[in-house]
Amino acid sequence: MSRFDKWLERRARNIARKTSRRFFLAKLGTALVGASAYPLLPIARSQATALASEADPGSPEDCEYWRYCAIDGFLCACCGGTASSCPPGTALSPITWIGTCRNPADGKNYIISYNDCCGQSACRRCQCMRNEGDKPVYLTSQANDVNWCSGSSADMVYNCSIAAIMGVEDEA
Ligand code: ABN
Repeated sequence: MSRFDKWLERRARNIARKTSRRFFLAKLGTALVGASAYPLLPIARSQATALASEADPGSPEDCEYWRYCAIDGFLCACCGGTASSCPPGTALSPITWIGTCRNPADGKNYIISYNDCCGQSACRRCQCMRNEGDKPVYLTSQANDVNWCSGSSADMVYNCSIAAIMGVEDEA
C-alpha cells in the first residue's frame, strides 16, 4: 500500500470514528455528567446574603435585630444556629414565610425568608414575635403563625426560626 493510500485510510478512519454514534454518545455522556455536577460546586449563590458586619447592624440574638421584622418563633441564633442557619441536628423547612425588612445601615428593603428548623423539640429560647405584615391564619399565604415544618416530609417537629436574606431592592 502506498504512503498516500495509508494516509487516506487513516483520515477515513479518523472521520468515521469522530462521526460515529458511539463517539457522539460518549461526548453526550460527558456533557450530562458534567452538567449534573455543576449545581454541587461550591459557588456563592446569592451576593445579597454576604453582608459585611458594618452593613448588618445589631445582634442576631436580639429580637430587635432588623432582619426579624416579620418573624414569629424562637431565634435559631440563640439555639445553636445563626440568623440564617439551623442548629446542628435540625433541618431547614422546605416552605417558608417571606417578609421585607428595612436595613438601617443602608436604608434599603431586603427580602427575608423565615424558614423553620425542624426535627428537634422547641428550643424555647429567645421567643420573638414582631409579626410585621402578618395576617390571620385563615389567610394562609399571608400568615406567619404557621409551623412550616409541616411541609417537611422528614419531621414536623418545630425547633426554631431563621431569617435568611434572599434579595435586596433595586437601586431607584
Ligand atoms: N413559624 C413559626 C411557628 C412554628 C410553629 C407554630 C407557630 C409558628
